[in-house]
Amino acid sequence: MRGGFVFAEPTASFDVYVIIDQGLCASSSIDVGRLMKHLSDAGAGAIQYRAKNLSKAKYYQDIQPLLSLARSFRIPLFVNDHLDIALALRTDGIHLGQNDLPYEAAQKLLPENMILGVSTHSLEQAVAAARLKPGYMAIGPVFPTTTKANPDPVVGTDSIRNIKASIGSIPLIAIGGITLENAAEVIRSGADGVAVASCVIQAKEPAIAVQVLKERVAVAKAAREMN
Ligand code: TZP
Ligand code: MG
Repeated sequence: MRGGFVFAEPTASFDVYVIIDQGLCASSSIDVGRLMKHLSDAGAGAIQYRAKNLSKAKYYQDIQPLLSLARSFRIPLFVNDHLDIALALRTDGIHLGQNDLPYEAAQKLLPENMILGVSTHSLEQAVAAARLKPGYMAIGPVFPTTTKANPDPVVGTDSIRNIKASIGSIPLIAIGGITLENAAEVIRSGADGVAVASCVIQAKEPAIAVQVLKERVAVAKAAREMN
């Protein structure tokens, strides 16, 4: 049991990882709790709450009820950026980027059962981060994105294969501009899963978008294994 909640800890999978971007949700008047229910019913493997324009205090206030909901829906919840909030609430995981607390320092503070997810934007960063054996590694932006302000240069699908070959069994999640149309391509290129924000949040029916993504990821993985 974590954080006083009575629900068992869910298991994370990284085939379809949904980033609940607070700004996107607010601009489309989306009810985050209801969205989470749809994501969990549709089988999203994990969710992350991302809120770049909120103070830490407001982020903490927001994520407490979301964690309670995530536990009741049995979907793993990742905190973005704020390691201290993840530790205080014992969330399932923390996602850190290149400009956050260095991964090595973060890892020293993590309880054994908290997953560390890291962002990388190049082969060099991926190789360096892989030494720490994070729970998963995101690579991107694979395609142009408007969700992230000042994104790093687009890495494209070609680099995914090289990166996967260099990081071994660490799950590699492609991020940035992933859509229902290009999800299979990134899996064929070697990614283990996709992280998506706008393609799901702004879909007419987020649950259907997740189901289609899951199906396309699974089919592309199966085809990859046959080759
Ligand atoms: N990091 C790299 S791209 C990105 C983040 C957080 C945004 C992903 O959003 P979208 O809408 O799926 O492109
Ligand atoms: Mg960050």
